[in-house]
Amino acid sequence: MQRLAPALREDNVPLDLISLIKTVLAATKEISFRVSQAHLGGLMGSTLDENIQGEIQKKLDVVANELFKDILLESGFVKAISSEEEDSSVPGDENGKFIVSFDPLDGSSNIDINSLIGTIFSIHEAPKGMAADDPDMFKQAGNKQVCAGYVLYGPSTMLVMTTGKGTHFYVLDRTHGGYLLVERNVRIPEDTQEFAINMSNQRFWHPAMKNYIDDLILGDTGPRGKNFNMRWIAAMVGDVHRVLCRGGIFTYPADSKNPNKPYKLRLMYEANPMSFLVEQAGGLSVTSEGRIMDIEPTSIHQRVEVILGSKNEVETCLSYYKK
Ligand code: AFP
Repeated sequence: MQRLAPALREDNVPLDLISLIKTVLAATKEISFRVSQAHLGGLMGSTLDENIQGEIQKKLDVVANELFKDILLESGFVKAISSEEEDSSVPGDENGKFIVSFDPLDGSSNIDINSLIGTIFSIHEAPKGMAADDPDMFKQAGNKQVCAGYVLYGPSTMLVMTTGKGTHFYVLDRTHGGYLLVERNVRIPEDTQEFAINMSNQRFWHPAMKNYIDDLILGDTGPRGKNFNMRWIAAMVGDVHRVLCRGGIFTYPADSKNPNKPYKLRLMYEANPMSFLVEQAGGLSVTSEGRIMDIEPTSIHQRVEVILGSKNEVETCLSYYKK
């Protein structure tokens, strides 16, 4: 099995980006270890603090964020970072060539039940002529990402990454301490009989989404003429990983539960990187109005509707909004 750096060189990834990716992955290896030891190390449960999103931070969220932040900012490759757990962007090296957005631990509600969690990251080039402490550097569309990925802390620690030349799977080999390429150019099947949505929000959805899901549930007795199964891991990393492995549609649609917060998922460090991975694997990733990676961001913690996965199923879902 191929090691990470030669695999990246084969895809002609520039050397400075390879160095940054290795830095990102150094942080994930340490987070993977801390996650596996969380109970023993007193890292279960919550802190007393809220993050900028108004969510109570888990102890492991804070540890993962500090680790990621320190390693990236000390590397010299990074001009600034933005994180789900930071109020604003954090400046790094003025000469750093890249900016990195990340969710240090996605799926925090799974921490205390020893279930799937992961780290999501997105890398852009730092715009020239802007200071490291200028948060506007992060106002770049997802279609300008030079690399995106996630690390899933599951039964094996798995890296899923793209630099725009396909989406590849790697597994952390603990015997030598590095990630090994296990599957190149993953493809998402175009059709599926599996969907992922938080059904408890059903009464708050747009009528188009309600009608679409109703038809999936009717199965072979309804207009779709086939049965669908449902899965919900409550961690986008886990749900998107399943879609990349065997197809499916994953959505967190707009809802009217809280009129000030119509969307749940974050554009910069959840929706954009996952969209890059899904599109590079032949899937679609959209809102009910258009391609996610074409959205021009207005703020670091911006939220967005997400509908992604198997191409034909995402198109079928969108057709309900046009009816
Ligand atoms: P955190 O990043 O705060 O852990 O949230 C996880 C998440 O944003 C995403 O990964 C899940 O798909 C979604 O929330 C789960 O939301 P529900 O609470 O509605 O299940």
